[in-house]
Amino acid sequence: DIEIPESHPRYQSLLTRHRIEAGVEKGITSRQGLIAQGRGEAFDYLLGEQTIPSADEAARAAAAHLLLAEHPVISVNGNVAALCPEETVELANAADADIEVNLFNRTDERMQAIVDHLREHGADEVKGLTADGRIPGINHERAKVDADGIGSADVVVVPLEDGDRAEALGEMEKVEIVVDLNPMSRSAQVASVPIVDNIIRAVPNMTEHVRELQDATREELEAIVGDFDADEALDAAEQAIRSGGDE
Ligand code: PTJ
Repeated sequence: DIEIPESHPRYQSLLTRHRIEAGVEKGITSRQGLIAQGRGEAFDYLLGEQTIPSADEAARAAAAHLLLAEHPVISVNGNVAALCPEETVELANAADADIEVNLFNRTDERMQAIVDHLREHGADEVKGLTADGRIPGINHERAKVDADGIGSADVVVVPLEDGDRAEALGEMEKVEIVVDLNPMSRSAQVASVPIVDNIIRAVPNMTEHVRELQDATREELEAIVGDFDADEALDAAEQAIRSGGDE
């Protein structure tokens, strides 16, 4: 790893950039992933690089959904694998969820590299290589999922998803938890639970909420889910962006 002094005002941002760069070098992140990260950073800057209250509430609702789920799956792409592999494994363990690699720009090499990378970071089983299921309505490569993974999931966490697939997954009647720094992106707009936060903060935050809610009753979890309003959360995030981080 490179040396960035922790006192540097842009420490987190520089570290994140370095992780994405290293991801590209390792063959796990696509070059388009660099562009996606740049786009995300711009929104994060406007949010004050913090978890705003509405995003924290969304993460709590996401945690409640994960605990209520029969078969929750966390989808991982090249950016997520580079930015927070360990934290993703921790969330999967806490929520008893499957991890599935699912790529926008799918190649066998990158699929395998990401599976290996997640295993190096503590994952047991990583799905995605079987690819015997399909998401209806989108083109072949991007539609590939595991039938016993995302294919049969009732709750899916899809961080940094592209709009088309987010929409198609939504049409499959799955609860879709989207992590995306852009509240105006189509993925965030179609999500059951949009979390407008940086993935590096949102994933550990979801894990914390899962742990807090571990002993909650079904009724309590259902109440949290029922009280959450996706449109309100998106409006609050947009408001925060317009006012430099305050909702
Ligand atoms: O690894 P692959 O092949 O699956 O490709 C992944 C990318 C991210 C390249 C692909 O899904 C893509 O092109 O995504 P988009 O359409 O650029 O959308 C990425 C969205 O994620 C944008 O709305 C960004 O604002 C947002 N984003 C980028 N970095 C982060 C983020 N949101 C949260 N945390 C981030 N670190």
